[in-house]
Amino acid sequence: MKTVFSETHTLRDAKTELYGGELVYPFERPSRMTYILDRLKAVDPGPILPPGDHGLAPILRIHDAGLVDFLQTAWDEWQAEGYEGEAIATCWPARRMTQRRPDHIDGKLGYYALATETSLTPGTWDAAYGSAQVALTAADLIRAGERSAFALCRPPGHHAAFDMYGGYCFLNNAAIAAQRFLDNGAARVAILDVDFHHGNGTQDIFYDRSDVLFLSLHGEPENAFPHFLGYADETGTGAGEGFTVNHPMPPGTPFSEWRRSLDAALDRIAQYAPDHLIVSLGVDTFETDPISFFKLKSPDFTTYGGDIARLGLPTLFVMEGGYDIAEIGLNTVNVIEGFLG
Ligand code: Q9C
Ligand code: ZN
Repeated sequence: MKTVFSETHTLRDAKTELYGGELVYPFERPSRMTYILDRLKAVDPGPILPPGDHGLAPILRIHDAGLVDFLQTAWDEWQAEGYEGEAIATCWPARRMTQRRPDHIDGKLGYYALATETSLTPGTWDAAYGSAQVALTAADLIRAGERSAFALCRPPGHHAAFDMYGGYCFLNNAAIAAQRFLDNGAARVAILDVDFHHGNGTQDIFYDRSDVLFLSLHGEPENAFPHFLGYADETGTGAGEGFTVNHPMPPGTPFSEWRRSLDAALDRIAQYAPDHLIVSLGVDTFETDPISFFKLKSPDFTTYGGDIARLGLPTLFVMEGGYDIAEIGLNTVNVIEGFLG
């Protein structure tokens, strides 16, 4: 399996994340990639390739032009205001307030942010752009006939919605890849999101569509970020009714229970018969992940990689979360190895 990876991810090196009332060094940090690359090179499932540049057009197939423009200009506007720290949203268009977009950077941050932990920094846009190019290039490998490919994306993408960023995500790499498949002739694409967190952005983007089946296994929103989406009764709307599938699970969920949800999701995917499968691959389901509450062990990642392979579909893996960095390489590459068999 070929991996696509770009060094431009290092341009996203935020110094601050608002966590527990303190500004801490972010969990989503550049060294995550170092550990995954080290393990990839040790196991060597295939070559590691740089992305091509497919421009802004495929990004604008998924995202609001206002969000894309904001991400490109926010840092300069923040600096022009004379602020000393990284750019963090502090106010929102909350219940019974207008949804108009203000001119001031403080207002725009609240308008486009869905959460406050994700600081904007000078290199964030360039890194997010590079991450989307990684996903697009890996998708094109599959369109060209590869059975599978690994888009080693950073920053991650599945929390980024049509017109919102947050949860460490700016552009929705998996959604951009799915639209690429459809624009190049696919009729149906399934996105299976196994990151610990609900893929609220991907769900948002495809909620009213039947050409993308979205399925997510995640920590129940009563107890886990993003808290305001991911309930089992969210099933899609209009033409998309029945094409969103959520499997929320409680604190302490072990692999035996998690795998039951996976089996149900895989059955639904098989019934849908997509041309391509995209796996939003977060390994923050690991038992010692510092911000999550599932109990998967390292060999479980190999096991479920094999489960996914048995669908027999052309499969694009897109990297999402995973914050126990000492084991992130092992767990991530275990999925790839399990898939390859
Ligand atoms: N107390 C991804 O895995 N903060 N994003 C959680 C927990 C945000 C995770 C706070 C977590 C975002 C791509
Ligand atoms: Zn996550």
